[in-house]
Amino acid sequence: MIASPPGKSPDAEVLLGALRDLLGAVGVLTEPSDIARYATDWRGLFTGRPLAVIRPADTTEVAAAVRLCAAARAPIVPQGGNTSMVGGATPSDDGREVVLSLERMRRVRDLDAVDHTMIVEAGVTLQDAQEAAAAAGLLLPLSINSEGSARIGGVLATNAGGNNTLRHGNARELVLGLEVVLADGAVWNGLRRLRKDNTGYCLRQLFVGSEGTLGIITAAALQLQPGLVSHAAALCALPTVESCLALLGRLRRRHWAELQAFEYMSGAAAALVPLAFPEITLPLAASPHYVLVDLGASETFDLEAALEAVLAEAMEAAEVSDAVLSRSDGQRKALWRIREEHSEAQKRAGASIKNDVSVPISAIPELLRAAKAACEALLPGVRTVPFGHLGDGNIHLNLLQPEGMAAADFTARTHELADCVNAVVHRLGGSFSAEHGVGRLKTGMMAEWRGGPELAMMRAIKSALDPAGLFSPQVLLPPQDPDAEAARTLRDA
Ligand code: 2HG
Ligand code: ZN
Repeated sequence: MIASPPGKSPDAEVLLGALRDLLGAVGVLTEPSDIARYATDWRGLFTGRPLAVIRPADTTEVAAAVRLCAAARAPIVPQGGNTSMVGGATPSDDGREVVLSLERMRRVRDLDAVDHTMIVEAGVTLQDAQEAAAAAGLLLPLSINSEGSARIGGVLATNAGGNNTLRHGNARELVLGLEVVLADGAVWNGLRRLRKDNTGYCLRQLFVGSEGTLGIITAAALQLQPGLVSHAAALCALPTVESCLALLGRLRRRHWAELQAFEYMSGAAAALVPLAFPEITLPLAASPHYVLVDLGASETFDLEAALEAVLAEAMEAAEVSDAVLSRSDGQRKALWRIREEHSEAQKRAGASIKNDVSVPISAIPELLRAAKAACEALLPGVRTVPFGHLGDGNIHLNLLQPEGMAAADFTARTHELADCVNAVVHRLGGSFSAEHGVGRLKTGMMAEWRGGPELAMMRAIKSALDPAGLFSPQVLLPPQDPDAEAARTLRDA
């Protein structure tokens, strides 16, 4: 490895020179002011000190840059839109890592309306990919609240989930093929667009969710759906979490084909949105629970009337106490904005501890009750502000600093409070990271939650595909502690 501070050692200078020859000045950034935005994550949890930020323009350049970095033993951290919630795309602060940004690879290479597929490069934002599909009357059925910045490479490398998972699955369900640059600089062109292809291990799925640790995704073949032409959305106020589940059951029975999203907002979380964004008003009276329902259909269909009928039944059954239905596209977008601004509203409300957890849907009432009680017992005054993708079992069980407590004192309690939530999640058979991944923030939890044969298999895959540990060495896999892992294996056996 290059051991000296950035740009100082002769080895580092040689590598930078070779990268400049390859990528040109526009492709290699080293000035602190130029690299600052690549060196810090969205949440501001990690600030790294990369040797350089490189920005290849195409796959050939990515492959050549990987070969140069591999020869110089300079680790590479691939980066897309830098929207990770867990520091997955942020370099370390040792001055040795090269951030490889895919942001200049922004071509939609192909869109086939008969096959319902598109091939996009890694640097295309999710929103641009959605818009390209929509322009052809098709739907790329993946929606996350950072889709204006998140780029396809990162979306796939982290197996993003988001708002439509209950209906269309996570990112991995949409991937038919990938193009990947491997650790030795070889390019794997696996951009097949086949629904059926049983020819051995499903290699593309290894890279989806690998968080940049196995290879660099440079392009993807994605499955599209017919475009939606009819829509209806409603914001509902509900008395209990159980009533949220009852409404979900009702909608699944009546409108499974049309149900696109079923998003939960606790009253405490929703109340922060108008505080952060005075132009937003909650169109319903204060309630302990809200749900945003979104229906969509690919043919002309009076979905508003359909949704109104289901909500009338739910009100009759006292599951829903009040609801507001969108009557136009503008109103639908306004309802969605309330949900979409939750992250930013929480960021503005103070220090927060994010728990991106999932449990079986039936366990959500117990999760919310037990986690809140446990956290309040540990830290009186802590504000539990859960929201998320109730329709697929993923709740962002976030905690906000108590009023009057210093942010640093609160964040110093992160581990205790996260453990408190995760003890409940574990008891309910859930996961400590539903859709945000492990990144650099949560590697410490891998041995406990995924130890034994599972972590051993992950390590075997890593060492087979990236034996020198070139890609994202700080991400996903914890530093090896064979004794702890062996002990875990024995316990599990
Ligand atoms: C969302 O669902 C994102 O809005 C962000 O996954 C969640 O800020 C969060 O905790
Ligand atoms: Zn989410």
